[in-house]
Amino acid sequence: MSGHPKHPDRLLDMALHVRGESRYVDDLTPPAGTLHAAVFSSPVAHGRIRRLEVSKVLTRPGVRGAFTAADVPGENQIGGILPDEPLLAQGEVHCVGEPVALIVADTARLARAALGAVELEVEKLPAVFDPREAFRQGLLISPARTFAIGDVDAAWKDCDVVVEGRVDSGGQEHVYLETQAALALPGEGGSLKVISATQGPTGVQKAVARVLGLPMHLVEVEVLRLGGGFGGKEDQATPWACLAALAAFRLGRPVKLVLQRQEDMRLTGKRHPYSSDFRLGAAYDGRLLAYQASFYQNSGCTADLSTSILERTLFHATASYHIPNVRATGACCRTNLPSNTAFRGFGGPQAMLVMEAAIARLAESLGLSPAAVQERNLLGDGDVLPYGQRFHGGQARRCWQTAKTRYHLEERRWQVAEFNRTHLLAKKGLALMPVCFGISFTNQTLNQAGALVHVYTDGSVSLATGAVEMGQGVHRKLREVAARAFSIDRERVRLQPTSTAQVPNTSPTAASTGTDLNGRAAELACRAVLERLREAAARELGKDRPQKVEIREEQVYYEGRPTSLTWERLVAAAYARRVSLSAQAHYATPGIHFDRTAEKGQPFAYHACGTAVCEVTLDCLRGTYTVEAVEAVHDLGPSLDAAADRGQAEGGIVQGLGWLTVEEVLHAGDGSLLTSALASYKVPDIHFAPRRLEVQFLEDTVNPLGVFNAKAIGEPPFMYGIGVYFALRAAMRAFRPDGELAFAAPLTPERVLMQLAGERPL
Ligand code: MTE
Ligand code: LUZ
Ligand code: MOS
Repeated sequence: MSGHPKHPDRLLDMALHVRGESRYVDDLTPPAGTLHAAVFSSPVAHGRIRRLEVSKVLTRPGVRGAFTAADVPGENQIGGILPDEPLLAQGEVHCVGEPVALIVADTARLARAALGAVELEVEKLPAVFDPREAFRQGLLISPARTFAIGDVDAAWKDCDVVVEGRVDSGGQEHVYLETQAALALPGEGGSLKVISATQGPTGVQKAVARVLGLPMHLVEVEVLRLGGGFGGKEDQATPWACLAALAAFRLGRPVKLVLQRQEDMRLTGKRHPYSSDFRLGAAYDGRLLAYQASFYQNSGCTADLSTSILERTLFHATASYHIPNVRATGACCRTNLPSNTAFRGFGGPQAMLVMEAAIARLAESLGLSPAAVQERNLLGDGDVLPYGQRFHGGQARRCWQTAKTRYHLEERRWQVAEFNRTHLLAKKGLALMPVCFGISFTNQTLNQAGALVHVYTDGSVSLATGAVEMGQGVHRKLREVAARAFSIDRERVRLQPTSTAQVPNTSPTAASTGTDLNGRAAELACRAVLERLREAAARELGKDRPQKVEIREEQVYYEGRPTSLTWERLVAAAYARRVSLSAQAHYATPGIHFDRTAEKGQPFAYHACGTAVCEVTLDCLRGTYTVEAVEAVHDLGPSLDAAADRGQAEGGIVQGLGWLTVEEVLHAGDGSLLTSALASYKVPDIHFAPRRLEVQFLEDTVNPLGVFNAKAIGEPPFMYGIGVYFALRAAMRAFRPDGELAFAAPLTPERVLMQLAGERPL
């Protein structure tokens, strides 16, 4: 151990988590006098508010305040993309679980106990829960959009075979370990600090300012870390932060709002369920010629991020394949469910499921294996995607080939066939799943980031960015970026909690771009300080050419030879010479653009690609199954943090296969959530996880738009889970070679059993 003051590894998230020492909003010791809030929400899916009275609530023990829309001093509006989301219901309610009133009391228990005293009379209006029905009624959040290339209508006649079908995919609960939470602290002069469990501190800051009628500079939002977000806190951490802020502002006291698990599940949105139609045409040899898809997105009752999510669905309509004639249409259908929202993959997985379903049906009809059709049409360099971007550097084919050989595909096919021949009531299934996921926010503006770096006189470094740590390891990666930029010990670098006062106007940590955007900004900020340090070093050494100064592993070199300066001595000398040791930097992804009128452009910096091999064993008498293996070859490039990247890939795969297998979101006929607890909503546990789970990274690839050549990893592996669905389907086919099998996810054991036993598909 050297003597310099380090920021030891045990202060980083991973180490803190396993010790139970990492702190979340609800673990912070709030100031004395902090009040606690609880939300009264609509019991009705759609209706007109006839009477809303909270005066009786105020007579309940410990209650300090009760607020409705009438108490909002600024705009009662928190819609980020479209202004269609009141903070507290006004006039009408649009889903079960829409916040109607906020009760504040001395304790959270007293606040909840008083909820029953809210008097609400609602005149029920017809409610819609099905996206196709909403579409028929014209209940759209925005006009439908269409991406097209080639001439689909003319291409059908050139096809030797054309198949059609419908695919339904379900919602998905985020199950972040930390539920939605915020703590609002009133400051001097009408200012406010909000500690929020959000992926988007700036979004929260904007919304709080809007709701309270304040300029943004009076509102500071800080995030230490999240106990997971998975997209569920990209937009939907905002209402709870605004509600806590509203009460704190009105009462002049700190206010904390933490949802209980069941409240969180009932009140917040999920992954968007989709219902989709496809038509796919090909030549006899499996070459895809034409594809048409219509996506009906179940958006829920407000826009939230739905339009952006639909856009990503359209971008990924053709998944990992090159198809010359394509028309993909999508609509955000407004239903009376809590607004659905971002979830890992952001509409991409829904699109890819439809494409893979179309290929599965086509392969059946051609008598080919799905893998033969997949392989024949995989994206290669130079292929033009339906939205005009030329696919480049994606490694889709290399990953596919590597996966096939590394995981002994031919041999396993034979083994599976042999198993199925010799077993009557157990069947195995095998499927390959290629993934190509576009990296960049599809909303151009969001592809920017800022960073602020300070070098202290002892040589320790503080780095602030807009990146929110939510378990994905972005702080470890950013620490690595700063350490590499300066060529110093990574323990010298500390990541600051994310704050709108340190780095302003930030994008949410989302779209897998956290490391790319913030890492490039951090690198630029470090390089700015480094330039000044090199000049200071030259002067200190009595040399005249700063460009000959270099720092390698904390040692200062001049013209390649070690000097008397170390990192610490150099920093001290620069300070003594009154050189600034701080820098702010801004990064904006170059070269991306998109024209929403033509629906053409270059929206993505690059694609993150790979292929997974999935294998299952199905008990055909019970419908239960085991995921034997998910083994993937994934193009990551040189990893910034091997443990974090492995965790992202493995976690993403398990979360992805959960969406398609055991996770089922169910609503009652009145629109209330049936699966509102972890007792009724099943997530994959360690026993359900693949028996063999392996991810092999390509490490030798380069990516000029990544950080130190690495590629984004947060979302892409999620979509390997889709392969498990098709492995299951293959196993079902082995048992029932006849008849139609519907495409409906999740493929729960119940659904499997009904399809295997029933005459008609579900
Ligand atoms: N991993 C963990 N442990 N927790 C999370 O909440 N969110 C995922 C992914 N991996 C998430 C996660 C989602 S939806 C995204 S977009 C990325 O992480 C965001 O982080 P990144 O941009 O730094 O990859
Ligand atoms: N969020 C967003 C996202 O606002 N735009 C995106 O393109 C996106 N993509 C993935 C996940 N979140
Ligand atoms: Mo992730 S869905 O971009 O938060």
